[in-house]
Amino acid sequence: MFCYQCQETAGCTGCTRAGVCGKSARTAALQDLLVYVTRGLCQLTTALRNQGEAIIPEDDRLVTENLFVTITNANFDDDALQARIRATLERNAALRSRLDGAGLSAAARWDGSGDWDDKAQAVGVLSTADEDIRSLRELITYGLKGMAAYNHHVNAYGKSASGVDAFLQAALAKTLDDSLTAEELTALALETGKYGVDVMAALDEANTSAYGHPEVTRVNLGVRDNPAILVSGHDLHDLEQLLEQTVGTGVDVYTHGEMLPAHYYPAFQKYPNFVGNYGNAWWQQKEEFEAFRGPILLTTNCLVPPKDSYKNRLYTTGAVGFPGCPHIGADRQGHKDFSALITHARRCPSPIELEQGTLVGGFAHNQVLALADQVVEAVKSGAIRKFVVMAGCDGRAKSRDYYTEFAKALPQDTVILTAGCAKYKYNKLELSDINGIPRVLDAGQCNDSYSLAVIALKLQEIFGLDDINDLPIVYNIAWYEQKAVIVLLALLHLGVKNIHLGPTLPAFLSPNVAKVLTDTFGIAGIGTVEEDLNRFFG
Ligand code: FS2
Ligand code: SF4
Repeated sequence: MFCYQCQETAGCTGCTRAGVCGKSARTAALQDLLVYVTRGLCQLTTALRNQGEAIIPEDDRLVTENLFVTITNANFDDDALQARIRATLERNAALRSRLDGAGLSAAARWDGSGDWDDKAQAVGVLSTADEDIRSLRELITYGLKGMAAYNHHVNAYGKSASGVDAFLQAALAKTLDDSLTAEELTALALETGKYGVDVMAALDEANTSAYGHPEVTRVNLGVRDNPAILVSGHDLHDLEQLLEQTVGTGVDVYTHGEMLPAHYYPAFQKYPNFVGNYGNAWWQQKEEFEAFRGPILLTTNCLVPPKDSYKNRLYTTGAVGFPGCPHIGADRQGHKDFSALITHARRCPSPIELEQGTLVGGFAHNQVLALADQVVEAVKSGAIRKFVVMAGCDGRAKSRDYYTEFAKALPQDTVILTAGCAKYKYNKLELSDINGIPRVLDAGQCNDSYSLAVIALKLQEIFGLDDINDLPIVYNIAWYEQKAVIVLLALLHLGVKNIHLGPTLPAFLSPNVAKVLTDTFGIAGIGTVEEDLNRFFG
């Protein structure tokens, strides 16, 4: 196997025997094959679109789901991966029959014959010999995986983001095209960022029209003495169904990890059994899921291979899968039956309390813009010197303690803007406020990084600036998996420069590709807390 798609890749170069994430070589091979046949499917759908033919929504969904399941920490279930490869091969055969076959790649033509392990070896990341072309193809592919994850959430509402499916498929098909130069692939990576903005905007619209705009909310961190279900991941639509089915049953619901921002939505606050947030970011789930004592629903990544002590309480849905853990599917209308979890919860003791108190969040764009006068006044008076965007992901690496220390050491006249699970590195520190404005403004999940862009664009307008980079905002972003890649490409598309990315730069950036990003956009890594404070604040 060879996988270097996430920040925790072995030795900062690549996982070759097993994934640091827990992915086996066999699972990695099946994921490589799934990406390969999906590239083929995308070439076929794109060729048909170019002929003016319609693509059925089921094929759009198949591409989206196939990419989503290959994101870090989403799916470890080899049977589920094989079923997806077979389903995709079937669609590829059906679509091939509608084309004359000229110019089709081996990926689009493969019929599933031969040894799959050998095939996986031949089509994985290292099958592209030139390291710069490989780097750009993977940068695009990982951006598209992130785009697919957000597209999946849009689709859950029965909606689709204009042009996103067609672009996603055309772009993935181009990663098969040996005639494209490094310059053309670089341009494609940046265009991917444009559609990243579009898909996040569509998701923002879908979430807020369904559940209202996030508002300032105090989220309970303690527990009650009832049986309960813990829901993790990013899928608000799943959460809604779970809350509907649990209300009045005597079973409470808590959020974990990236589901915390669900509490900020008015529509979810009406459920009396929606108690609070339990624990921290994804990587602490082994201890926290054990202590929870009730059933756990994983709606998206990030799943850590479970310990036996709670594996029988773990349920997956959507793109997530783990062998031996029940998977809750949707019916044709998208309805999911969570009664097994509710019955299971009733047999379990209530959660062990991990902490008490509350957390404040809900500073998505609508809420921040409602406070715009207060914020602008604080900037004009000098009470706020700078905003520091510290969005992104959290992770296991000890080096991520940097973000806690950096947040603690920030000057008192700075405000952190955050989204994603990176927030857990500092959201429980006592960082006070500036004239009533908290010094950590949490917009929501990683996809709500879009909110931070909306806020920046609005401030640019209010202050009458020509360039978004003239705002008093610095970017010190933590990344882990491929959704962070689409967020990064989206920010680059919006013209944001001088983003610092840590705790390490992606292993999939070759020295030449990294140099292009540095020279063109000022992208850089991080230093020590002291060095970076000097760099940002002089
Ligand atoms: Fe965190 Fe994991 Fe949100 Fe990433 S829960 S690192 O997938 O998507 O951010
Ligand atoms: Fe390694 Fe990350 Fe790939 Fe897992 S997803 S195999 S940790 S690079």
